[in-house]
Amino acid sequence: MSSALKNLSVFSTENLPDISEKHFAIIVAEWNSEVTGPLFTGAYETLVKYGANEEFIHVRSVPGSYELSFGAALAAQASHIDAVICIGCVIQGETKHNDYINHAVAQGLTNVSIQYNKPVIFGVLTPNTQQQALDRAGGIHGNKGDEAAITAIKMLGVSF
Ligand code: DLZ
Repeated sequence: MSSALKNLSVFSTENLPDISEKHFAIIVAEWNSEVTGPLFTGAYETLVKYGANEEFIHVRSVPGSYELSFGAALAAQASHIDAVICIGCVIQGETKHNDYINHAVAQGLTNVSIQYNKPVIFGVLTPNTQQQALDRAGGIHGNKGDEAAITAIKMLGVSF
C-alpha cells in the first residue's frame, strides 16, 4: 500500500516490548525544519506514549539528511543506546540532489544498523513537494515520525 493510501499514524500496537529501560537516540536533520520539527515531535511523543522514559531519549541535530548516517553511527556505537531513529526530509528540487542524498542516507543507515547490530530507523520523507511532506508530518496522511518510533519499538522486540 502506498503512503497516499495509508495513514502513517495508524499501526498495530499488539505485543509491544517493554521499553521502559531502553535508551533511544533521535537524530534530526535541520534542513526543512518545518517538516522535521513535527516529525521529531511525533517520534518523541510516540516513544513516551508507549513507555519510554524521557530521560532515556537522547536527541541530537545534524545540518542535513546527508549527515544522518554519521549521526546514526555516533549514536549506534555508544554502548548505552538501544535504537536510533533518524528524522529528515529531502524534497525534490530542480536538480538531482535528492536522488543522491536519499540513496546515500538509505544505504548509510542500513550499513550502520548492520555494523552495530542495532535498529536504525529511516524516518526520512522523500516527497516531490513540500505539501506532500506536510501531509506526512502530522497532516492528512498522519506522521512518519510516529511510524518511525513504533518501528524502533517493534524492532527491539525482535529476537532469536
Ligand atoms: C544541500 C541540500 C539540499 C539541496 N536539499 C536538502 C533537502 O531537501 N533535505 C535535506 O535534509 N538536506 C538537503 N541538503 C543538505 C544535505 O543533506 C547536506 O547537509 C549538505 O549537502 C552538506 O553535506
